[in-house]
Amino acid sequence: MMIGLVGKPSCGKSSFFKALTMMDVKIAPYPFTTVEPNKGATFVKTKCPHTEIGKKCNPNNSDCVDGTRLIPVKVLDVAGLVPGAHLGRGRGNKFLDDLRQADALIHIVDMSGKTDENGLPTDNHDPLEDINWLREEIELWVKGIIEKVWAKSDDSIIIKQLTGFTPKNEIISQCIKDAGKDLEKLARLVCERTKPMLIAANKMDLPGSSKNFGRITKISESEIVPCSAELEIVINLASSKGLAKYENGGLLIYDNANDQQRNALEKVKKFIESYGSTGIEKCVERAVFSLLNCIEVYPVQNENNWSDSNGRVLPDVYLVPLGTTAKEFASIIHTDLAKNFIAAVDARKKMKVKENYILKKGDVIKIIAGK
Ligand SMILES: Nc1nc2c(ncn2[C@@H]2O[C@H](COP(=O)(O)OP(=O)(O)OP(=O)(O)O)[C@@H](O)[C@H]2O)c(=O)[nH]1
Ligand SMILES: [Mg+2]
Repeated sequence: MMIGLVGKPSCGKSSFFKALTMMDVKIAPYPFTTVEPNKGATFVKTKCPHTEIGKKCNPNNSDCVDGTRLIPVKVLDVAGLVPGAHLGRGRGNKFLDDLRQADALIHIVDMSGKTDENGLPTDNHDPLEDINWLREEIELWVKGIIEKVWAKSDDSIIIKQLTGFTPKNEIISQCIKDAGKDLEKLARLVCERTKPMLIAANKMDLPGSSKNFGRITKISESEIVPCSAELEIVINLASSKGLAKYENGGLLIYDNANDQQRNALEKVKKFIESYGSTGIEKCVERAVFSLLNCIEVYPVQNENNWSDSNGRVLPDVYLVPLGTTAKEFASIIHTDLAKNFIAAVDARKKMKVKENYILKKGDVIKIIAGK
């Protein structure tokens, strides 16, 4: 699972990336600070089922903290996009190719209106314009990729040309069918179905942001999450120094913070009280569980102990789209498992299920396969 962070220069992509991954990447108030993409990982949280069987789990591909399973999600921070990027403006569209592999995009928008479309300082820029042109720019990038083989008018060549956009060729086939001979429509459908996008209204801590936010959320069709990457970085830093920590959805400031630190942290605390959070984690959660409609599923080999062949309890967890069948799940784990698929067992109900069984959120599943 990979999420790409996109947006114009200086909107806060690298700050968002740092807040999510705790990696120390370059952040600066001038355009094109990031040239080479930053790759890292964050996680989404779900309740770990180990409590149900009264055993401790032994996580392998994930982590478990106090009964909460932390499921890794890859994050990609790329160079800023400017209008005309698909034609080579700015840093060109070279890095757009890095986004091919992304399952979803988070569009980071500078909601303060204090930077223009090129990421340069200004007053009163309308962030709604950024929301609109960026979407178009991504569609034009996809259009450019398809255009190279469009004259051949062969579906299999178009599918090959879009390699990496989705692991499911059927999605591209369906887009081709639905678009007819309309190249622009095809590009739009490919974007909508393989790169769903969420809007992170960043820099909400700055004056002017909330006015823009109020106006834009009323007219925008996309979900917009109010965020402050900068404040999340402040919290991470304060918590690493033992000055504050998240508690019950709020911020607890410890007595050892000095006056200056306390003042800064009080501002962060107020922000969280107004918006519910800094929005950073929420964006990833929404992207995975709402936008991509994913559920978490635990494969096991022993339906009684919920363990693998080495006795490790609930070692792995996978994020799969809602609607995934038991057999499709087998193929996600290993192609051989799908090839030799016999049946699956719902380890919670201790019940055999067929290949077309639709997996549910939190399922613990054993795949039975022949040799
Ligand atoms: N006030 C405030 N400033 C922010 C926030 N997020 C980022 N910034 C500032 O915005 C400037 C640009 O941040 P970056 O994270 O480097 O932006 P970017 O989108 O990665 O920029 P490029 O790599 O140049 O495309 C820096 O001065 C950050 O400190 C935020 O939530 N609030
Ligand atoms: Mg950057």
